[in-house]
Amino acid sequence: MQRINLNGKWDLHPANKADFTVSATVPGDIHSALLTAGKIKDPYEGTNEKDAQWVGDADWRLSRTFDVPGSVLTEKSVFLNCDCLDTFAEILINGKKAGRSDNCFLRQRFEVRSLLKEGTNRIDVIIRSAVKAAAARAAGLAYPVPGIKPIPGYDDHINLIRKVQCHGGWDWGIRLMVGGILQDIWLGATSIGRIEYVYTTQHHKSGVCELEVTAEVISPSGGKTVLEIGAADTKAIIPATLLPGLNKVTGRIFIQNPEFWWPNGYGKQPLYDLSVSIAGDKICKRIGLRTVEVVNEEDDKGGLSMYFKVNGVAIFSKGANWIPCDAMPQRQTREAYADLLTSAVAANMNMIRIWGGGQYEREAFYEICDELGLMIWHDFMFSCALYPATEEFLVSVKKEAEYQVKRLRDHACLALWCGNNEDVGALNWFKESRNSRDRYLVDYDRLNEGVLGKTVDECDSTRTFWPSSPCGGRGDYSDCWHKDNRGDMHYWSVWHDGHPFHAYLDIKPRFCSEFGFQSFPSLDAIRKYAPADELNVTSPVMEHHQRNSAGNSKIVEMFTRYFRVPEGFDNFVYLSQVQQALAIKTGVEHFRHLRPVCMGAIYWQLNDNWPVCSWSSLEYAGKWKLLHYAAKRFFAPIMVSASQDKQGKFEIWLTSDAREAGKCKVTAEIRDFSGKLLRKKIYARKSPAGSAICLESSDVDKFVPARNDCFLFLTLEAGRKISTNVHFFTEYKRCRLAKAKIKMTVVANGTGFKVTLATDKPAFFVAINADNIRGEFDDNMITLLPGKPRTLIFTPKQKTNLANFRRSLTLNHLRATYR
Ligand code: BMA
Repeated sequence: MQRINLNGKWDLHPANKADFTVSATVPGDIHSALLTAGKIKDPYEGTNEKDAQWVGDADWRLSRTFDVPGSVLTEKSVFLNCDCLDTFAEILINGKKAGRSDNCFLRQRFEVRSLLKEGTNRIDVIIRSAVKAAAARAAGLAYPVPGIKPIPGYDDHINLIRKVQCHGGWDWGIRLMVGGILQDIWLGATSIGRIEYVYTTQHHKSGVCELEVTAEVISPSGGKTVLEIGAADTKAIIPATLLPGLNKVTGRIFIQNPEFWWPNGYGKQPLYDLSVSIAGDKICKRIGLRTVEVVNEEDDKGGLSMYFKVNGVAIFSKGANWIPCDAMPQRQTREAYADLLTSAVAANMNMIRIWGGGQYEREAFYEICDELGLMIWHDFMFSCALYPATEEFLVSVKKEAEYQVKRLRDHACLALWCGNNEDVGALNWFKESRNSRDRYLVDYDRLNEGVLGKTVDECDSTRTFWPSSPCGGRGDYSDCWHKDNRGDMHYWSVWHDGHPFHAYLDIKPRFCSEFGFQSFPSLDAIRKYAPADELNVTSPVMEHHQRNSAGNSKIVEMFTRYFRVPEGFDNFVYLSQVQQALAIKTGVEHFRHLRPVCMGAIYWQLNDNWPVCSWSSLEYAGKWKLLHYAAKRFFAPIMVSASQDKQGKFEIWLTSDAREAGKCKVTAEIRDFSGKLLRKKIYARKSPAGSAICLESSDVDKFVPARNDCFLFLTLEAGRKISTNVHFFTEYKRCRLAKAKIKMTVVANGTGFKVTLATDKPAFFVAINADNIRGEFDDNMITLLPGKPRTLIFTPKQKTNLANFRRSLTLNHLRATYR
């Protein structure tokens, strides 16, 4: 197949009047081009977002010229391939209509041979305003189909169009109605055929994996060819006769003694290179061999189980929810993906949920997840809304679902297809659907079962279709929001309903796929969007970078329950991160104690798409918040932890996700706030494979002399691994913490740095921060005890030196936040 690459520099100007022309990078988005050209100010800074809104209201034209050699025109078919056009696009070649598209989740291929000529040609892509297109659809509906309106003053009807739902803003998201040619665009020329898809099915028998390979080929006029499959030094050559139109050609190869792919923490991620060629076209991919099942069984543990089994081993899913990693799609690069996903793995995660208000990601995302062992819970892109069930809409979604499922099904990481995010719950959110649930439920089902479920059954039958997150399984249309015993659960009472942290202990979810708590990003991140005189929680810029109404008040209100009110903005920001980490730690530790009743803890949310106060553990640009450091500990394969409910029942737990049993020693020390050891207890135990065992259960007042005079310090030795944990028996604000003096020494350590911290009095949530230097510490938010210095390693992700690093360091701890 001959190819002409159309990526590169294009001209961009307003579609109707050519007021100005700027250069645009393709693949890329219009906002990014305008920003580079100085036509808009950085929408992530201050309140500039407001001034960038005109871009989404306008129509745009992208154009370029390209050369077509005569040899291309001798082929029977020349087609234009567009991997992602966002969203309402009209394509002209040499001024003539070549195609149009209105679904950004669909790869488009248009036959264009008759429009081309030898030599110089011109292509124009007109991107119509999605804001206007959605409004026009709303006006044409037979009855209203409401969705949420995340940004006051805007009613985008974004649920009526097949565009990334959070482009209209979200309760953590900037409103940037971006558009453009977001992924590769090229011309292909062939006479025999072109591959539309290649996908495989694995059949595992003892010692061998039979790999069934299907190529879907479109041939202009048919002909003879061969299907060639190669993987793991094995080859198969299958002769095939193509008919004009779509052909499915299948062959198989056998991989002896396959090495299995495992989720992170359970084993390695070997990947096999697979190459498939037919009709002069070729596809290469890397595939992982494994089985994956979703176990949903009615059981005696109360309800319907929900867990993943990989290669026959029950996995405890640990991870976070993913949103698009940047509101400007041009910045969604392989490097950005790799940085965030590597951080996820570094925090011992094994699952990412791609949330339905975002997007099917680019190929690189899934490749990295395959390499890192991150299983994916994949929503289809529907979220928090009612959706139309018109013929036109369903046809478009059917094409989208088929395309995405066939494109992605070979990724070892892909563990489950889920119909949407919270759309069953959404049936109760709007007066229209409350008053007329039947109508909207029927519409819901047409889209959900009728299109999405059916597509997964037909196109990816080895995977489970889970209708919605949260839900109680196929055929269960009840609102599972406050039900903890069936399938997956979103638990938002801590945060949205303002319940205290120990409310997590009142539920026993089978799989908690969302729960979250907000914090501010680091001071250095805030300083990039807020000028010095706005460094105040209630300043206009700080309120602008908070999208959840009452979000900042919730943070403050929660402070008053647990902590002494912090002094100054720096302490405020730090404490918000400590508070967030403690909230999620309480939830995750409890969910892990519940194993095997609960088998999944996926918190909301991993990342941000612009700098904002949110539920993320990685701030925009990837810096770890304190929650992410805490996650590294509370998601560790083996963990010791304590819990205490509101009645004062106190427990110590040893939790293991290991595939083998191991010997463990847990030391529980009760110390007063001067550091004096009051009591010590040792538990030597074998931790069975995949287990949670209770080491201690008592009434807290029997376990300690006075709740507010002491704390518990836990040490776990499991083989050569040592980890620690800390527990307070009452709210931090009630404890008379000593004023600790912390000494810090910093030395170079290869390309990184070693920071040693020593204290004279116990210090809690000791957090070290390198201002404006990208990189992470190996641990943070630690407990420091007198006589027990700790050394932390910082690995920079950019060039720096010892002097700069020293200068960048700031240190904080709980007692330092108030006088
Ligand atoms: C959820 C998500 C998102 C939202 C988050 C925080 O349930 O699905 O819609 O951003 O809560 O409110």
